[in-house]
Amino acid sequence: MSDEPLGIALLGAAFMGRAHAHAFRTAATMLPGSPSTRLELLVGRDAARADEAAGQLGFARGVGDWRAAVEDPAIAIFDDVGPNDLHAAPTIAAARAGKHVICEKPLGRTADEALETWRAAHEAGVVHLCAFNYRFVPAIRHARDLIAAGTIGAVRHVDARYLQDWLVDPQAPTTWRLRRASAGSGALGDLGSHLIDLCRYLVGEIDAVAAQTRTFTPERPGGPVDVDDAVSATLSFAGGASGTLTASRVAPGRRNALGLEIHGSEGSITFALERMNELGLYLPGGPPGTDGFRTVLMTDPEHPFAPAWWPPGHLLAWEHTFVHELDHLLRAVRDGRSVRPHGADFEDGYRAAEVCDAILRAAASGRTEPVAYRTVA
Ligand code: SOE
Repeated sequence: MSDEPLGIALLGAAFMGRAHAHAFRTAATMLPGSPSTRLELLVGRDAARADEAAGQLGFARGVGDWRAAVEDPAIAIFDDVGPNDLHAAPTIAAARAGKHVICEKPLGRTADEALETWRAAHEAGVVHLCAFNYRFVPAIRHARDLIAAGTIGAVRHVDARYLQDWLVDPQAPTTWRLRRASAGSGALGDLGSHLIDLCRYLVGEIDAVAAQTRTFTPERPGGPVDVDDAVSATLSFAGGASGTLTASRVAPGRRNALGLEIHGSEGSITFALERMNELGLYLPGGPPGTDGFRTVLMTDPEHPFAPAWWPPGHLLAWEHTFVHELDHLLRAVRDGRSVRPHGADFEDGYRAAEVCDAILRAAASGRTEPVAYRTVA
């Protein structure tokens, strides 16, 4: 690979577009050795608004049609953070045009759609990343290292929750996120997919699920809601562990509360996103009367990502997960390798979608449903 800056096109100028634009700029200026980029095109719904957003977010210009980015030879990487119904078509077209591709989660509205997206990227031979950014929280990476080293023994049980409250108010208007045609599913695909990916990353493959979904407010200003407000599931892991998953957008007081408890034969790990600089760790022992959980601050030089940032005790935040993630992708592109094992690639995106589909099947049937994975190779 040459040292030419990598031309970037970003589809999406809203919340996640801002997060990714910020991360590309920060990686370039703050992370030593991060491959250099040229922020070329910001793709929005209409050209004038996209151009305005491009100016603000540091891109050369805005365009109103994603096909312009797919056809542009100056683009090396196509980053799709648009709504879920704009994931497959632009990402598949970009991969077929030889662009390396990043796609927001869920990779597809269904497992079939995610499989086709993975197939296109695989056949094109491009680097692909599904934007499960929480893999890039230092405490999550550290938890993975501890589990892989056997520090908490054999994992027996996982309790995974992702709770938000922006739909508690029944008068909150509907959006694309609340319609199956545009979103695929509700809290499940939006929040639960993060949990499924973290469970796979930290513990291993999920082979069966049972579940319940609920839609508490089926009609909102702006139209009907036909996706889940909340989902609860039990998970069976191929390695023998069991787990529970809860995702909700109707949990009063919970703004962005992703939480994990992982219990092994020799100890336990806990994590709370709203305290993301901390990892809870229980390893039995110590002087009499001191046995209990400890809180490890993830900012010492031996902790993941810490050396790239500040002295111990100077904290990182949500936006750093995107800086780490996009830097990881840029290095993979420069070095001509896959983003695995620490990045989620499109196979990981597809596998998470397959578990989401199984959860919806289980909720409909009331039975435990196996998860069968397909391949594109
Ligand atoms: C939904 O509110 C949302 O923005 C998700 O779409 C993101 O994936 C999650 O990281 C934060 O919450």
